[in-house]
Amino acid sequence: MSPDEFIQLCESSGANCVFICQLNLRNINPRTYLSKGLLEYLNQVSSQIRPDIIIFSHELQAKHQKNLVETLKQIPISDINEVILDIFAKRAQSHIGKVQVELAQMQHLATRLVGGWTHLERQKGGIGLRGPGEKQLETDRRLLKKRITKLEQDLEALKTHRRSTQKKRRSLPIFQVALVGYTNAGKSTLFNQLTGQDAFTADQLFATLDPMVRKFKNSENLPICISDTVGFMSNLPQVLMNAFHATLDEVCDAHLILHVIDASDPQCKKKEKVVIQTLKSLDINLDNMLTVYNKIDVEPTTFISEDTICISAKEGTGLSSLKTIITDCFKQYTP
Ligand SMILES: Nc1nc2c(ncn2[C@@H]2O[C@H](COP(=O)(O)OP(=O)(O)OP(=O)(O)O)[C@@H](O)[C@H]2O)c(=O)[nH]1
Ligand SMILES: [Mg+2]
Repeated sequence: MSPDEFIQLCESSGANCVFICQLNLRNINPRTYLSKGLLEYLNQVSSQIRPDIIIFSHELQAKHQKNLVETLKQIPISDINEVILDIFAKRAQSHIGKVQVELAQMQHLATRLVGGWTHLERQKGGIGLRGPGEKQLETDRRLLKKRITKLEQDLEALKTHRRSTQKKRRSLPIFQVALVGYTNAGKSTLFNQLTGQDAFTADQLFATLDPMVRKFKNSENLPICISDTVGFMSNLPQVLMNAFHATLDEVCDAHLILHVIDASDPQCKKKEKVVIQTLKSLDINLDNMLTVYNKIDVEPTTFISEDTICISAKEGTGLSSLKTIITDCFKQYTP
C-alpha cells in the first residue's frame, strides 16, 4: 500500500494525520516490532506531537500491539486492519452488512485476547496459579465465542434469505449490469447517473459497503438493472475477506460487468490489476467485462485509445455513448 493510500484510509476513518514517518524496517523485532533505536525515535517524536493514536500501515500481531503500547507510554496503537474494520463498521447500512462487520470485529478481537493470554501465562512462570487477570480473560473469551457463534448463525439465516431473493431475481428476464472497480473510482457517481438514484458518494475510501441494485433509466423502458458494489483494495485484512466477497454476489450473477477505472490516478494500472486478480480469485467470468475510464475531466494519467470507453461520471461526458453500449449489450444478449 502506498503512503498516500494509507493516509487516505486513515482520513476516511475520521483521523487527522498530523505526522507521517516512514521507517526503514530491516528486521522485525519479535517482541516490539520496531528496533530499540526506532522505538526511541518514535518516543521522542510522540512526546513532542502528543498524538491521540499511532497507526501502523502494516498488520501488527497482538503481542506487538501490546508491547508497543507499553513502550510508547500508553499511547493507543492501531494498525491498518483496525482502520479498515473501523471504516467498514461506520459504513455498513444493511442488517447483513452490520452482522458481517461485527463478526469480523469479534474475530479480530479474539486474536487480541489470545495475545494477552500468552503474555499472562508467561508471567505466572508455569507454576499453575490462576491470577484474576486470567479469569477475566477466560470470561471475555467465553463471551466472545458465544457472540461469534450467534453472529455466524444470524449470518447463515440472512444468507439463505438473500439467496432466495437472488434466485427469484434470476428467474425474471432482467439483464443485470454490475459496476466494479477500485475504491474511489467513481462507481456510485456513475450508478447515480445511470439510475437516477441518490447513492452516497464521497472522496473517501469504502464510501459504499452495501451493494445496491436499481433499474437502469432508459427511454425504451428495457428491463435492465444496475448494481453498485463495494470498492476493491489491495491487502484487505483476512477477517474482512468473507464480508467483502459476500457483497460481490451481484457481480457473479451479472450479464455485463463494467470495470470503472479512475483514469486520473497515477496508480490506476496497479489498481486495475488488483481488481482483475480479485475477480479471478472469485471465479468471476471476465468475458463479459468492459473497461470504463472515468474522471476524464481531470488530466488522464493513463493511455487512453480511441476505442476505449471514456467518461466523466461527474460532468456527464460520454454517458450517452455508455448508455447505448449497455442497451446494445442487452439487445445482443441471448440467454
Ligand atoms: N473529477 C471527477 N471526480 C469524480 C468523477 N466521478 C466521481 N468523482 C469523485 O470521486 C470521488 C469518489 O466517487 P464515488 O462515486 O463515491 O466512488 P466509488 O467508486 O463509489 O467509491 P467507493 O464506494 O469508496 O468504492 C467523489 O468525490 C466523486 O465526486 C469524475 O468523473 N470526475
Ligand atoms: Mg461507492
